Amino acid sequence: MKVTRLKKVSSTNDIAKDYPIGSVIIAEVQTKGHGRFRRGWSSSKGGIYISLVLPMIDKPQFYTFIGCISALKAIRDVTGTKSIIKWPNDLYLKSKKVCGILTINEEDKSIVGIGINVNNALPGHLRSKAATLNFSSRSDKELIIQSLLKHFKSYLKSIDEKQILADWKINSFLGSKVEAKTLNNTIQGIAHDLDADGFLIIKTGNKKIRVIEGDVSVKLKR
Ligand code: BT5
Repeated sequence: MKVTRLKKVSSTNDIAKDYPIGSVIIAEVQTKGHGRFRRGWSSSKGGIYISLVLPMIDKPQFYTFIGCISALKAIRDVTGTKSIIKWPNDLYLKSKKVCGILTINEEDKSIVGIGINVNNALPGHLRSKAATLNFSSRSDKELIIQSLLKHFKSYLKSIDEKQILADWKINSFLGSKVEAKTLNNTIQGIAHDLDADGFLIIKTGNKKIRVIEGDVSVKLKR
């Protein structure tokens, strides 16, 4: 993979559209970092903002899962801290979000954007719901980037869906009480499982409800 490092960009995901498959874009600062549904992603200096340009696959949601597991392993390797994966696209430290993933699909390629709060200052409105890793002598931004890329590349070798789901599940919020909000519905229950396509199954009483990405946000309740 060819890594390009830039100081300040609008969004690594947006500029990655102009790069060929196999590129990795890393920026120090993003002025228009964003999440799903064009929600903002706070991207000041000190955090990790990275996008990988990958070939399109049948189920690009598996790229998001690979991103989550790779970021989790990188954080664990470098800091010794264990985060938890919340469906569909983020990592939590206790009840605060420390990493978000956004996969966007172009005609022939997928762009997987990963944001990790390392040592970046968070704006006031996010302080109660977001966490940073905070540098210590054992945690270092560059080590996390290297470890993240190492794990990501290793998963890309075979894109073994069963293995990816298994690794995701053992590091995830499954078993927790959750609340999923769709456009016109709220589902409360236990995050029960992921199906083979990576959709979330919530159990409420005896019913199992399949939650599809795009219309849903899931609230972590633990
Ligand atoms: C995400 O969206 O969590 C995906 C974030 C992806 C960011 C990366 S950085 C590199 C690449 N370039 C980009 O422009 N994006 C990708 P979503 O699930 O929609 O969550 C967005 C919500 O998270 C916001 O509405 C805020 O509430 C919250 N948020 C914003 N900035 C945050 C931060 N730095 N840390 C934790 N939470 C944040």
